[in-house]
Amino acid sequence: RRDDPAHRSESPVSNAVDRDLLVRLHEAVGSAGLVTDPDRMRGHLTDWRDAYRGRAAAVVRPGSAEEVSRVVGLCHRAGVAVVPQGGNTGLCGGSVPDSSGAQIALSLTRLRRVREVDPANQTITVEAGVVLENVQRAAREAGLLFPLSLGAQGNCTIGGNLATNAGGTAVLRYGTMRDLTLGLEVVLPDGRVWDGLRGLRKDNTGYDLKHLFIGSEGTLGVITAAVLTLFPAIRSRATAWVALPDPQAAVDLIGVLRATAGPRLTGCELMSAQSLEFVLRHVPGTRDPFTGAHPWYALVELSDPMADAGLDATLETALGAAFDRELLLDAVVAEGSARIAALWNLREGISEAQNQEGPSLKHDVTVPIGSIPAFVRETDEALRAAVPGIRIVTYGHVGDGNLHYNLSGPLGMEPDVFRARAEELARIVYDSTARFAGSISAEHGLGQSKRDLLADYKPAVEIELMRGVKRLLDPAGLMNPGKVLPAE
Ligand code: FAD
Ligand code: 2HG
Ligand code: ZN
Repeated sequence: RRDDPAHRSESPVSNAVDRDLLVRLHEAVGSAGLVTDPDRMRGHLTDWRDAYRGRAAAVVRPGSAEEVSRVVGLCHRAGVAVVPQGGNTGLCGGSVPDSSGAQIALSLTRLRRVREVDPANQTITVEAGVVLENVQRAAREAGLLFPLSLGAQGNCTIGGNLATNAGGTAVLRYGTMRDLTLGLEVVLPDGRVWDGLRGLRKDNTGYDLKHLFIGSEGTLGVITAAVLTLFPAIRSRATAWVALPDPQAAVDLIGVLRATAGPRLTGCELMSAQSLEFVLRHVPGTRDPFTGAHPWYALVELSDPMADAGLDATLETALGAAFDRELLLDAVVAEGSARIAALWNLREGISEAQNQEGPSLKHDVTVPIGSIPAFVRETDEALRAAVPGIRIVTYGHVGDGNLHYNLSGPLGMEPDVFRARAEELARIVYDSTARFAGSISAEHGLGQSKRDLLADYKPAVEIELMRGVKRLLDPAGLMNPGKVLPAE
């Protein structure tokens, strides 16, 4: 993939970074913050999967918001483009510089202070480079919960989560990053600092600017800190693994779970048989909870802040009702935290397991939940007609209408031959998504991989408004050029 020109995007801005700018950057961030040694730069010039590679004149690693402001201001005055990056775990190449070597990669990972936990306000104020897992830990130590939860949580940063409006496995109950954010501190493309770090749940003083930056993938400014909402810590949990005949049963199961468990329904993850097969083959220590194979599986979780909330009984009532309606082929309720973790392992292992099976073509899409059954039926049919034997690894956050429609080549097909079909197969998935009034990016963003596709799937008026926002905030086009907005 990395050598494929389709996965490169040249910046329209190509001012060379001269020695004078490097000297000034060094003055701004010191030796610890300026990296020009090719070996030390390498990890900043690719993403977690090594699916995209770029070059940069330097990697700058400021240690505070003030330093970020100085760096961005210097680059602005020099007309040099800046590519913000956190943990580089994004799946659309948003944090990877282009191949010109004329951009500055701006790593936020040294901004790793938890500035405040406010139990009365149920908020936490953290800097952009704090790793998600560390935010969860800080909340836990205060007897509270920060609910964003995703497979990359040991490496991704809050800044990256905000910039991609990350979702994950608890959106059903707590919402996306957008729903979890009360305030932001942002360094604007000219270096000015917007202090919007307000911990208010109500603030109707005009346009809510934080929402422009959340999900903007580094194209409008650099997020340096955020005020996030916390929730009561979870003290009981009930988790089940169920086998289903088809996606319609999953949609109906969600209805049963909502009716029985109400807001205690925290997660509902769907997996095709192909997804589980890959996990069992590649993730050490995993085992199938059932003896026979089934077409679809779901992981269901209820949780509650009370230690004795009777969740097992609630889950069993819900599953009983689902069996009565013939939605389930089999079910097992996990007993104890080790068994619960083992079930989550089966779900979280899919992404990595699929990587072991050759090229994985990823399509992170969302459709209205009720459309999932017909959407999957039609899309699978079209994909199988295009590539007989294609291995369809459909899984994801079914309770949010969000499926990862990922594809692996037929057994025996050369990786390059399969890769060459990527564009055609993506069209099949996205055209089908559009027919069902869905979105071509549910939670991973557009980055460089999907930005040109946007023009075909979003109304022209909406894209024009997005361009207007970009021109207003970043008239020189220096913030992460070549990402999100389609080429003009
Ligand atoms: P990066 O990859 O470094 O950057 C992502 C984007 O944000 C880039 O465009 C970058 O320019 C921008 N950016 C980064 N920091 C800043 C900042 N401070 N200010 C402005 N812009 C910034 N995503 C989900 O939503 N749900 C999942 O369940 C999920 N699971 C995943 C599982 C795995 C195994 C992996 C590898 C990824 C997964 N992701 C998931 C993808 C997800 O987008 C990222 O994990 C995460 O949100 C990105 O954080 P990061 O710090 O790595 O950002
Ligand atoms: C997940 O839900 C992530 O596991 C990653 O969003 C999906 O790797 C993927 O395609
Ligand atoms: Zn996901």
